Amino acid sequence: MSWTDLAENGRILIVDDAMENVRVLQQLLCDDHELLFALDGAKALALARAQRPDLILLDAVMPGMDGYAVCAALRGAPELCGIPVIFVTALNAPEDETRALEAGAVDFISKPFNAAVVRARVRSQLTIKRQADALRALSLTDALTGVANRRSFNASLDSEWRRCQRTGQPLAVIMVDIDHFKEYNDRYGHLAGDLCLQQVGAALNACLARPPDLLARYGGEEFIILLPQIDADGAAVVAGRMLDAVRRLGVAHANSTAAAHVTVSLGVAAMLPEADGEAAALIRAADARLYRAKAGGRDRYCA
Ligand code: GH3
Ligand code: MG
Ligand code: MG
Ligand code: MG
Repeated sequence: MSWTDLAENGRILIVDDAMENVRVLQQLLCDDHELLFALDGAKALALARAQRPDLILLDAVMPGMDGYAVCAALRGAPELCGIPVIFVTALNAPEDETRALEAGAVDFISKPFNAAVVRARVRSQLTIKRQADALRALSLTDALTGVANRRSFNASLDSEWRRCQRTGQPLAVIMVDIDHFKEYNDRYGHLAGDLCLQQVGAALNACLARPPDLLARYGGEEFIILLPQIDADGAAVVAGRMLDAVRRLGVAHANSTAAAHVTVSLGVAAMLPEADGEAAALIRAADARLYRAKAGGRDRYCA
């Protein structure tokens, strides 16, 4: 099996302070899965953070941070709490198992174990994880354009707003609305309208260069862009790039008063989030500027 097949079958982190226990699990799983190893709890957490495994097989009794503490730490970290944990341990009392499940483990395997049963339990947890990941991605993605949806945008806005409150950095938002899009649908039909929305979404996305920037579909023919750590001048540059990118698409729009092709209007706002401020103020400011861009004749941005 190739490395990419292994990656598809899930990446598993094996945590145990005894090397011989790690080896047993390694031999059992290495043909079907990509494996990572940690010999103590602190290293397990660091590796989980850096490599984002799909499943963790966790020893209970370890010097320093034991398995229960590792499991509790994983459950408490938003970016790690979706990784399922199976305890694999010599402990076998019902209260040990209960404690593990209460700490957030999804399964508990006592030694001595049966190899086939361990493989089957691992596979079933990886399947559940894959389904959960797929559902999560769906819940955050706009079905038509493939960009983030409004739920995803709102979650990012909240966390970036709080981050910028802590760090004193600015946060910018650009609201984008397609000009005379009702007329576009009336003239060319709704299927062409859908295609146009996809093209505009892709053109806007291509204007974003930094990983934290986020483009989302905000509503019908409205997009919104979150630009963390960018001030008003920087955001205006991005808005200008987006305006040009949509013009360059050259999608014919005979019924537009702004141009012979599809255009957008953009509203740009940036703020230094104050301790008592709220993110909605940033959206309101961008919306007010979008309205000014529309009133000013469309096919432009206001910053
Ligand atoms: P303005 O320049 O002032 O923005 O005018 P407009 O016609 O774009 O604005 P209005 O809000 O009147 O119309 C928005 C249109 O967007 C109406 C609606 O049919 C269309 N629309 C919204 N969502 C979709 C979609 O998913 N697909 C298609 N094809 N059209 C959509
Ligand atoms: Mg141990
Ligand atoms: Mg609109
Ligand atoms: Mg519009």
